[in-house]
Amino acid sequence: MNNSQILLDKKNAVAVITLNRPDKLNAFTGEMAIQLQEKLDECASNSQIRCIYLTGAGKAFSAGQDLSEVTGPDMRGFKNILEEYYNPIIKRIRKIEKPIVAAVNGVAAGAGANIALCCDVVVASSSASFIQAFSKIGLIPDSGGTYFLPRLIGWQKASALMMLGDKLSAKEAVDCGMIFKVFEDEEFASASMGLAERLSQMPTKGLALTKQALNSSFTNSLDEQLEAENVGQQKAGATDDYQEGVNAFIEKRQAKFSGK
Ligand code: LHQ
Repeated sequence: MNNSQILLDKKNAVAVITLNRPDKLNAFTGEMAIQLQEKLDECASNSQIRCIYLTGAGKAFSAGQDLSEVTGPDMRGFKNILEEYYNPIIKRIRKIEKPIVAAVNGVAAGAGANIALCCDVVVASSSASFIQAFSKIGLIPDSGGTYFLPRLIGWQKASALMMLGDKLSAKEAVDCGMIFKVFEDEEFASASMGLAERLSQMPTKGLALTKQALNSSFTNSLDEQLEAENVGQQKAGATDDYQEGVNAFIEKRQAKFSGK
């Protein structure tokens, strides 16, 4: 029996990170947030791992902050929670130099939703849902929600969802561009893992440089972003995988990327 609130398993070059408090819909305790940071660090530094797959145990992805841990009007408590628990998770997800798939297997609420939405590829099972639950308890969206959501779906829809706290089905989420794909529940595990496995066999450094370029794309001017692409492309062009990709194309064979 594993009592860890975050599980880490390896499946070939994919690291599977599972939020693991199923009886509380994987709501985050402080300990759990620290464990997630540690597992992300472990994946970041392990060169065998070329894709991270983040999902939830049981029927939920995550119901966000465990509200039984934050009952008092303690301003300093909130500051600490964001600075020590959630912001470092979001920053790690955006900085890690490998693709991260959020496999949203069930409800994703509050910080749980926003952790999913900052990942590189977000897919959901047909019965999953997304809720910016914060307004219902008098809080504001955190964990990058006010940054990512308007960029994903536009200001108006983001603003309404954040203020009303309405639940969005997985299908509605894909239709408005909040997530990439929805899979029927029965095929969700294999289809979402299939995407992660595909990504884990791709040119990892090129994907990391793509991620880096995307990170700056909404804040840079066109000139700055063209320069960022220029710098990134020079680095991508110097990788073994670029050489392999071009050779495979010319030789009319399947490329075998090493991630180097
Ligand atoms: C929970 C939770 C939960 C504890 C379900 N906590 N137990 C916050 C604070 C400070 C600073 C920084 O940032 C944040 C970030 C945030 O994430 S704030 C937003 C926190 N999350 C929410 O407000 C969502 C609260 N949960 C819900 O609205 C519902 O549970 C959803 C819609 C997620 C799912 O509804 P149901 O499927 O009907 O499940 P349920 O409500 O029956 O929950 C099942 C169990 O899980 C239940 O426990 P019990 O012992 O009665 O079976 C809930 O109490 C527990 N649970 N969410 N966040």
